[in-house]
Amino acid sequence: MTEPRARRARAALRLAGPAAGVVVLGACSRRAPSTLDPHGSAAARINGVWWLMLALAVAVFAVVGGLLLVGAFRRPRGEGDETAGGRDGPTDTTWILAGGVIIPTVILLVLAVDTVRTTRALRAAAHAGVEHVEVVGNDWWWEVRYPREGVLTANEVHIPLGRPIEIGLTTKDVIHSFWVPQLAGKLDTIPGQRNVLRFKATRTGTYRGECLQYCGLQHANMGFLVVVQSPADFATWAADNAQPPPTPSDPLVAEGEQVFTNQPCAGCHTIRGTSATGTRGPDLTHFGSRLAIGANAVPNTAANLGAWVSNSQDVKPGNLMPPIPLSGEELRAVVAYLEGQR
Ligand code: HEC
Ligand SMILES: [Cu+2]
Repeated sequence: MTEPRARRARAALRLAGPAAGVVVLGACSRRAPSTLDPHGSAAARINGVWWLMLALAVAVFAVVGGLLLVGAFRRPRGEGDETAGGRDGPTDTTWILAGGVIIPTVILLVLAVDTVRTTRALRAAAHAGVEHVEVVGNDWWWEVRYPREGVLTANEVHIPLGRPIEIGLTTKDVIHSFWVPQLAGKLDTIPGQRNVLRFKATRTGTYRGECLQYCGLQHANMGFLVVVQSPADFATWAADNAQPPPTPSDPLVAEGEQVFTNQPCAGCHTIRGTSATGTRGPDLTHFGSRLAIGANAVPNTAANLGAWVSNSQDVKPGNLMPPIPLSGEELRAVVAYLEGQR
């Protein structure tokens, strides 16, 4: 009997090792944005509260678990044995008062004070050098506007390193929630209201963001990217994106512009400097310089763009861009045109 059991236990251990490894590696992988690896001021403060809560929970667990073990293994009190431990040690009332009232109150007070202080710090507005971004939630993509720089883009938020950032959050339809785990806490976009998210980014890089409030069919594919750049790179990006893209000289690209402006595309999408001025879908000016397609559904490559334009419903089922029948030639031209929008 013991032999198979021992073998099973060894097998379980062999499995547990790699499983634990997968969990640990998963937590550290570049693709999974972790709140425990903060690269922003707001995320760092929230991370502090998280560790405090974990430390207190572990301490309470250790003390309660330890007392349980002591209780379980202690020699039961016998008749006439009362003095053995009862008299000298704390009385039952002391245990109940200390463990049930005083210590929990102190722990909850510590947590309450830290939470309120953190919340106030997260809300505090910076006075100078603030970079303003307006983000509008749409089923199922994000419009991104820079009022001062005159930039309009989608699904990709560029911000300068180290400067105070204010992201104004609103919505065109339902409640969404804007969350970049490594940079800041989550904040909802609420109809008829403008919420403001404040933070500073502390390291350059590209960070993944998600919609965190269920908003319909393609909620899970309502992602975005935040690109943290040096202030000089950010200024260059903003200046480039404020300009209309150059007029195409390549014949295929010029044909693509014709296709885009003559097909229904122009009724839903804007490309500055052309007759396309639709607003139901993302602004596609400078689309070629963006990293992803369909609110971070797939990377921005010519092949993925071809698949998206020929039928975006295959890539992101249920999204609000209908399939538009194009000939092979028209498709090639429009892909070349959009990829050339830099
Ligand atoms: C009825 C409106 C409508 C029409 C017509 C339309 N689109 Fe779209 N398009 C959208 C919407 C809405 C999205 C956002 C989909 C999403 O990510 O959920 C979108 C997304 C896109 C994207 C990805 C943008 C991004 O930042 O992720 C591209 C590229 C695009 N459309 C190109 C085209 C082209 C080319 C045509 C014409 C052949 C076209 N669209 C016609 C509504 C439309
Ligand atoms: Cu959502």
